[in-house]
Order: sequence, then structure tokens, then C-alpha cells
Amino acid sequence: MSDPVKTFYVTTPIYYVNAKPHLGHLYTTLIADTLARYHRQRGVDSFFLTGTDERGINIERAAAARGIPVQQHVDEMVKEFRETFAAFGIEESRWIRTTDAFHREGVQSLWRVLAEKGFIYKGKYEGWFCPYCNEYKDVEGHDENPQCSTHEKPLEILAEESYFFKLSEFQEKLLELYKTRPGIVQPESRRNEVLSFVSGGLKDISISRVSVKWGIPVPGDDRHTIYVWFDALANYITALGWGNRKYQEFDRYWPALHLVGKDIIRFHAVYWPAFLMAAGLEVPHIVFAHGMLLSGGRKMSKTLGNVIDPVILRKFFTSDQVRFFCLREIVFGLDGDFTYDSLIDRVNSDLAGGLGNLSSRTLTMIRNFCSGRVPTPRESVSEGMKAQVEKVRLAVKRSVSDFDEAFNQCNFSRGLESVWAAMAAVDKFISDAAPWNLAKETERMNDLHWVLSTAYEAVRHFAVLLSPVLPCGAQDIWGQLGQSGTVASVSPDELVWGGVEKGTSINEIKGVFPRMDKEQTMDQIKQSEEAVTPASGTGKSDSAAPAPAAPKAASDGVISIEEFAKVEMRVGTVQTAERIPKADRLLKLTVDIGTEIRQVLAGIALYYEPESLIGRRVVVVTNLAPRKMRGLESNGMVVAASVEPDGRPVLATFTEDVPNGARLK
Ligand code: ME8
Repeated sequence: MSDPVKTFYVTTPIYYVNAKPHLGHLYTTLIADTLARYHRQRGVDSFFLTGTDERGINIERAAAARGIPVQQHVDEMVKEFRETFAAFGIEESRWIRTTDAFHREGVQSLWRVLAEKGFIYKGKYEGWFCPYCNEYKDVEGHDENPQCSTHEKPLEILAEESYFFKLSEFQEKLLELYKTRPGIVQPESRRNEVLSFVSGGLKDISISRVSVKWGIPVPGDDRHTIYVWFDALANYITALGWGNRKYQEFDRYWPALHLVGKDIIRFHAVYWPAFLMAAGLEVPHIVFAHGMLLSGGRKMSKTLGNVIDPVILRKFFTSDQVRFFCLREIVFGLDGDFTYDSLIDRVNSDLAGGLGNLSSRTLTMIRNFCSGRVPTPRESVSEGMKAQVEKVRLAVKRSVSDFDEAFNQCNFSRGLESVWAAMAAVDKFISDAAPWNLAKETERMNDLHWVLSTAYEAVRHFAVLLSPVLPCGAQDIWGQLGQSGTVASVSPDELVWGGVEKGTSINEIKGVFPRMDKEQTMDQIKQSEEAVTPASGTGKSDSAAPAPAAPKAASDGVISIEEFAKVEMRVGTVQTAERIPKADRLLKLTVDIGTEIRQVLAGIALYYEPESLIGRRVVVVTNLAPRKMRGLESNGMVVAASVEPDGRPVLATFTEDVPNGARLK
């Protein structure tokens, strides 16, 4: 991104809709959104693409696990993704769905071009396949039950007739590309990884499946569907109208800056440029692979079930707070742990204590000491004050250029750091000058005006600069400063220090970034997480259901009797029931299930008095793995109906007498 660009095209991966969105998806998307806003603000014609990857075996299985048609499943999931992203202020230029007809047309066009140019041939493939990665895996040694190292799930043997893409022909061309365009794969560590992969030799890759029905048919051979990664990668050009008749923006915007997670760097930095070169098209501008958000030290992933639910996140935090945290706390390119704890700390220190405080103290003093009008100081002023003001002006101006430089290198945390460094300089300037004392002495009124107009200018610059990162907060501050219009359309390049209209009146002052009560918020978050699976004492915070089905699940949501038999449900009688301190929704039960007494936690405290449950016959799922909640172990799940609209749990029971331990079949 160091080249000057007249247009700017940024993309995110298109996300699999086998489960609901989580913070990882949001992360890439809100960074793309920030970059698009950043360029748009500077007058660059910008296009921001995101969307959903809706084909393949995994999606078929997810729909089967929910017992609904695939189209219905993908439609529902896409809605969920779109709503989630919108709640965080994401404003994409286009949302592509791989089930869109124009995309299908474009993918088939790309296939035809590659076939005509002789890069596709038919062969046979057999190998270990991870349905979650949608990728064949190399298995070392003679492991009979190998697992996917990313997903920790069993690999499956897949053998089928397949079309292949002649990737092996592109080794030299790709190495040449990485050499002549060293910035094409970023950051450096990922570039090295890609270089060493390609240097190790490239095998042709399988790009069709006969076993997958939910896919785009191979032109001229509809027994095959196009491999989901071939289909998915093409989205970056089909969305602009390449190979289809729907849009005409390819020449205007291509090539793109692709933002991706490091998990899919190989597809973007090796396969994708090879497909493009084969088709005679320009390769991407940059592929930037960021690190993974970790939760509890492990990659946050739907399959591992340790995801942060954006719905809960949004319930307690504003979109600005989350955007800021993701850009400031995590160095783009490196892995970073996400905790609510550190999010609240960031909000309190940088937003409430930093920007929020500076803006409200500046505005409050202008209101109190200058009748709410931005003061225009007289030129004549002490050398000391002049020097201080100049120092602040330079610090702010430097932060504008440092911010730009850092953002152009996708180093968002450094860019924000430089703004906060300037903010600290302004804060110090105000504290040292003590305007509250100056205001008491009439003869020092001009000094007071210098201090407050300087602070005002600094806040005005910060609002403009931070608008792509904090779209709502920056606009609020802009309004309070008495500035009209949208701050998002004010380019920092055009900002003139002191260029504020004389006598500008400020508007009503409101706290833009309030301080959060950490302990209370953490408690409320825990309760919300527990409430996600109401009657289950074993489910944690994972609301990213449905989990992908076990590989052998039959289609259309039908399961075999053997699969049903795996769930052991037994009759039990509640022996004791009590509330758990600080967990409003949980009850701790002990249940006699015939052979033993089990401790089970159930999220039913809002609906059942503990005393009313003692002696009650219940149904318990007895073979779930134990889970800890609030430091207590839950050994089973009490079965309940979830009654709409609020998901009220109603315990399952029997009207006839049934002994403890009897199994439900
Ligand atoms: O791979 N931390 O889709 P996907 C940070 N459909 N980012 C994360 C993340 C985490 N823990 N988890 C996911 C696919 N992401 C394909 C892509 S593109 C042509 C096809 C983000 O739903 C990150 O951007 O598994 C990652 O690369 C992407 O989501 C994977 O999303």
C-alpha cells in the first residue's frame, strides 16, 4: 500500500456459513471497513467487499444437522452475518454471496478460461481430507486416524475422480512474483512462509468434487462441482463484474488489497495469484495476513467452540469500543488474546480517560470560561506560551502524518499510539497552563484563550483523524465542537490549524466515551454467557451453534438410530437445589439418577424456585463431558423445553411413576 492509489479496493475473506459469525470474522471485517473509511475520507474512490462462502460439504452438513434445506440454512446465516456486522458499524460497498447467480456465471467463466488455456485436466485423487478446512492434508508417517492440526478433528479419506489445476507450472512464476513485488505478501513473516512453501515444490491441485452436490457445476461436466476454494477465491473479481454481466467495476477497482487471516494465506498468496496468472489477469495488489485472535490462548474458532459471541459483545460494548480495541490492542499481523478484561481496561484508559476526557474538559472550559464560544486569541503573547502552543501544534501535526504512514502500512496500533501520544502532550499542556487559574485573572485572559483555542484545535484534528476508527464517537465530538456536516467527509489533508470560523459556538456537551464499571460489567457478561444455553449446565459461552455435524451425519437432518443411541438420557429425582452466589440464572442441583447422585448446574434460576424442585422427577443427559462453570462442575444436563418468545425453560417430566435411572430411548 505504499504506492499512491487513485482507487482503493479492499476485501475480507468470504465467511463460511456453517455457523454463526464470531469475533474473528468481525475482526478482519472491521479492519477492512476502517481502511475503506480511511481512504474515502481522503477522497479516494474506494470499494470494500465482504460476503459469504456458502457452498461445499461443510455447509450441506450444517444444514443437515439443523434439519433444514441448505438454501434456508444459508439464507438465515447470511442474515445473521449481515446483522452482526451492521451492528458494529460495518458499511461494505457490496456483500457477495457465492450462491448469487452472477457469481456462478463468473466462476464458470474463470473455469472456462483456464480450461481453454490448457491449465485444467481430469485425473483421480485420493487423500486425507479435512472437511472443515476443505482441504486435503499431508499426513506424516502411518497414522491410521490422523487429525487436522487446525481443527483437531478426524481427517477423512477421500478418493474421487477430479479435475486438476496445473499449479506445478507456476512455481517459477510465483517465485519471480514474490521477488519482483516483495510487498505483495505481508507481513514479512508470512512472505517467508509462503516463499518456503513454494520453493519446496508445488503439486497440481484438485479443483472439482463428485461427492459434493451443493456446489457450482463444472462447465460441460455437471457430475462434478467446482471445489469450494476455486469458487470462493473468484469472488474477488466476480463481485466487480468479471466474467458476468451484472457489474462493470473490474477495470475501475482491480487489483485488491486482500485482508485475510494467516490460516488461509496459502490460498490467497499461492493458489489465487496462480489462477489469475493462468487466466492472464493482474495479480492482487497486496495479500496481508493478520494473526489470529485467541481466546484462552487458543485460536478462536467455531470448530473448537471457544468463540466470543458478537451478540454478547455488542450488548455490553459500543461498536466504537470494539473497533478501537481490535485496532489498538492487537498488532495487526500478530496473534492477540482477546479478553473482556483487557477490552474494558482499554476503554477506560484510552477512550474514557484519553479522548473522552480531553474533549469534555476542553469543551467544558470553553463553555465555562468563554461563554461557549471558541476564543480567538490576540497575536501578542509571551514567548513561553507561544513556544508551548507551537509544541502542541507540531505534536498534533506529527501525529497526523505518523497516523497516515502507519495506516498505509497496515500498522494500526502504531498509528493510534501516535495519536494518543499527541493527546498526552495536549493534556500536559492544559495541566501545566492550568486554565482554571488563568480564568481567575482578567489580565491573563489572552493566555487562557491561547490555551483553550489550542486544545480545541487539537480535539478537532483528533476527531477528524479518528473518524475511520471511531465513526460514532468522532461524529459526536465533531457536533459538540460546533462543527457542521459529517466528520467522515473532512480530509485530514485539508485541515488547517486555526482554520475555525471566528466565534464558533460549541454545542451541548455529552460524555462520548463513559467509563465502565469493570467488576459489574464482567459479572453481567458472565451471566449473559450462561444464559445462552438456558437449561444446559454443560454448555459454556458458545452460542455459535450449530456446530458442524459429525462427518457421518446423513442429509436432511435425519440421524440414524445409532447416532440417537449415543445420547444417554435418564430419569432422575432432584435431591437438593440451591442458588449460586453472583450467578442469577444458575441453580446447583444434585440429582439421583439411580446408580449415583450427580451434581448438575442448570440455567433455570429465573424461572424455578430451588425449593419447588426438590423431589421433582427430571430427565438428565448423563453422558455429556463434565464442564466447569463458576468454579463448580456440572455433570450432566437437565432437559427442558425452550418456550418462545423468551426461551423460558420448562422442565421435562413424567405423569406416571418412573424409577430413577430408567433410560429414555
Ligand atoms: O476460511 N482470529 O472462511 P472462515 C482472527 N470461506 N480472524 C479470524 C479468526 C480468529 N480467531 N477466525 C476467523 C474461510 N477469522 C473461507 C474463506 S476467502 C476466498 C474464503 C477470520 O469462515 C480470518 O479472516 O473460516 C480468517 O481468515 C477468516 O475469518 C476465515 O473465515
